[in-house]
Amino acid sequence: MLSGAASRPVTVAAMRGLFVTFEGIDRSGKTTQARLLADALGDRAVAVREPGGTPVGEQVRSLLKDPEVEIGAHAEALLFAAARAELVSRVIRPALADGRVVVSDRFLDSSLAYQGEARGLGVDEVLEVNRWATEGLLPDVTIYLAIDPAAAVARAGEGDRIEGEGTALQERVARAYQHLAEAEPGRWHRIDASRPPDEVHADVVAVVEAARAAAAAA
Ligand code: ATM
Repeated sequence: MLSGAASRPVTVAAMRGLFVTFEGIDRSGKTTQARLLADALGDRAVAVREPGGTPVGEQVRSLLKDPEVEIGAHAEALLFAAARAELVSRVIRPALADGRVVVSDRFLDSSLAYQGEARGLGVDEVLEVNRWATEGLLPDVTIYLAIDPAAAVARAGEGDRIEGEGTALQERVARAYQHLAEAEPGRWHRIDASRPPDEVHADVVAVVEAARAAAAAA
């Protein structure tokens, strides 16, 4: 299924730094779409994933995903923010300064949706911690891969600690994403992720091309 999705070239000549993030519930296809976009961008792209992308981030990722490790909601939020701080300062900011297109499989909005709203820590509180951790960096473009939680569960995939919490959590996360997208319509682009990967990819490319054109015209 994934290998059948052809990667389309993005027909832009020279993009300045652009920060594109993918968000969505578990099994919405973020990882596939982030990879297809990075492939289409070629050398201009720097692909990262959250949590991860740095030595500290990858270790934090293992800890956070381990079903054997119990973690309280506050510690969980802080661990995601710590991994993000490393990724931003060591990888994302340098790449943007170099004019690259950073394509991130999840970013700060995942913390707002999962920890802030779905876990009930408060979106504003989690945002404040993350503003500090990232020194205020926000994506230029956030692509929300929208899919019904029941349809996502039916897709094949391995469960980790958070995924193992089931459909109720994913439903709260989906509602949280919807709220976040409605609050910032200029940055968020909702794409129907229930369709085949190549159709979703075509929409992703259109969004990124439009963002590039807008940035060039600004
Ligand atoms: P991936 O499955 O996209 O690799 O993300 C790992 C898990 O971490 C995912 N679990 N589920 N479902 C979402 C979760 N997560 C958060 O809860 N907060 C965050 O800030 C991030 C980046 C991920």
